Amino acid sequence: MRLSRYFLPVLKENPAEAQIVSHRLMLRAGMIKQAQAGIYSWLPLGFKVLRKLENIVHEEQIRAGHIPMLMPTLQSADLWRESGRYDDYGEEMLRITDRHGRDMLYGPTNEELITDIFRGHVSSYKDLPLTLYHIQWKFRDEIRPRFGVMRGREFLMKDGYNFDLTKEDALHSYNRHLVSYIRTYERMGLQAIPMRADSGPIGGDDTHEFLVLAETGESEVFYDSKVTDIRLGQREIDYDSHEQCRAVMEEFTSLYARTDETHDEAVFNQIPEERRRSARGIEVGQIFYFGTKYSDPLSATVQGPDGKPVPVHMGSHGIGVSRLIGAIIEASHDDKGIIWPEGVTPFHCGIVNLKQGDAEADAACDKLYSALTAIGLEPLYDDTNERAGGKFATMDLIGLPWRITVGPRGLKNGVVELTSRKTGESVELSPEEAVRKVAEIYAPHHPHLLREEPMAGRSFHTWL
Ligand code: 5CA
Repeated sequence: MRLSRYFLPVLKENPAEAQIVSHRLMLRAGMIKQAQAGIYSWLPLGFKVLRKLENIVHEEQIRAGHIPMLMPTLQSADLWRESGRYDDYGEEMLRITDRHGRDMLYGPTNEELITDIFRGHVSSYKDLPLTLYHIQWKFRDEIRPRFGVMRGREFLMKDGYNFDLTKEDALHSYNRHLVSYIRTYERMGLQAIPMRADSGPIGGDDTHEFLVLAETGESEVFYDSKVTDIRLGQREIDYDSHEQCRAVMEEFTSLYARTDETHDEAVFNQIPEERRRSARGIEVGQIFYFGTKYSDPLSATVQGPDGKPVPVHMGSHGIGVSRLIGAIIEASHDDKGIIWPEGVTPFHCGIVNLKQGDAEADAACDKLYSALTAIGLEPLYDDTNERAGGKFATMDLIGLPWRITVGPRGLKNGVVELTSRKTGESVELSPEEAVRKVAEIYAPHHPHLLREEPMAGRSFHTWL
C-alpha cells in the first residue's frame, strides 16, 4: 500500500474522550471512529488488524479440530424462551420487533441457536464429538460502554460450542480449548493467564477467564507470581490426546490465579508472601463447561450406544477478538505510539522516502516495495511529500515493527536503514539485505517466506 492512496486519518491531538492509552492510540492512528456509544466503524488500518486476529483465531481453531461456520446476528426470541434465558438475560439484551410483530434480538451469545442447529441435524452418538464455532458480531447493551473497543456494545467475538457424549469427553473439549486459546494469545504476542472465574449468565461450574495483566484492566485479579513464568511456546500438542491436553491444563491452572469473583483470602494466604500478587487484568476470553444446561430444556439428545436417548454434554468458549486489539496496545506501546507484535501488525514494514521526487530515492523505494510484495509481505510506503519528521511520527504512531528509511545520502553508499520500532535501533544494509532481513524476521509467522519460489500474488490469508 502507498500512503498517498490509503485512507489513514491520523489525529495530531489527543482526543479528549479517550481515558486509556489503547483507546487514545486507536483513535489517533485512524483505526476506529465512534459511530454511537460503544459502537465503532473500523477504518482500514483497524480493520486490517481485526482481520489478522481473526486469521490467527481461525488457524488455531482449525488446528484444534474445530469447525468454522457462521450464524446470524439476529435471533428469534422464541428459542431463548425455550431455554428460559429470554427473561433472565435482562437489560443487556437488545430486543427488536419485526414488521409482523415477531420478537427478535441481536445475539449477545449463541448457545440457543447452535443447540437448535445441533438438535435438527445430529441424532447419533457416532457423530460426536463435535465442536462448531464462528466469529461474529455480538451486541450487549452495556450500561457503561467505555475504553473504546475494550467494552463496546457491539463487539466481535469468536464463540465455539462443543457437543460430547460424556462429561469426560466434554472436559477434554474444555482442556483442548484452554490449550488452543493459550497458543492463540501467544501468537498475538500476549500472555493471557487462565484464572478461575464466575460463570455469570452462561452458567455451569467449570470456567476459566483468560486475563492479560494491565493497569487499565477492568478485572481485579489475585495470583501466584510463578504463573507468569509459564509459556506454551512451540510445543507440539496432539489435540486428540486427553492426557496431553489435561497435562497442559494442569500446568497452567494449578497455581493460584483467580478473579475477584472467586478469590479466597484463606487459600491465597498459603502462598509465600513474596509471590502473592494482586493486580488488574483485561479479560480476553472465557471457557465454560455447563453439562446439559441447554441440551436438557432444548431436548438436544443423541441416541447412545445402547439405543437410548442421552442429552449431550456441552461447553462454550469465547475470545473477545475486537477487545484483544485494545489489550495488545495496552501491553505494547510507548509515548510515541503503538508497537505491534510481529504476528498481528497491519503492515509488515514501513518504507519512508526521505526525499520524495528524487529520481534515485523514488526508484529505490519502488524496488524495495516490489521486492517485499513479491515475497508475500505487505509494506506501507510513505510516498507523500510530508517532511521526514512528520513521516517518522506517523510510522511511530501506527506502530509497524520495522521501518526501512531511504534517502539520497545513504543510497550514494549503497545502503538504506532498517529500524526496529521497539528498540529504536537502526542498521545500515543494502536494499537486498534489508529485504532478506525482513523476510527472516517474519519467517516464524509465515514459514513460506524463506522458500526460493516467488510468492507474487499469493496471500497467506488462506482461509479467507
Ligand atoms: N458464550 C460464551 C462463550 S462463547 C460467552 O459469551 N462468553 S463471554 O461472555 O465471556 O464473552 C467472551 C469474551 O467476549 C469475553 O471474554 C470478552 O473478551 C469478550 N467480551 C465480552 N463482553 C464484551 C464487550 N462488551 N466488549 C468487548 N468484548 C467483550
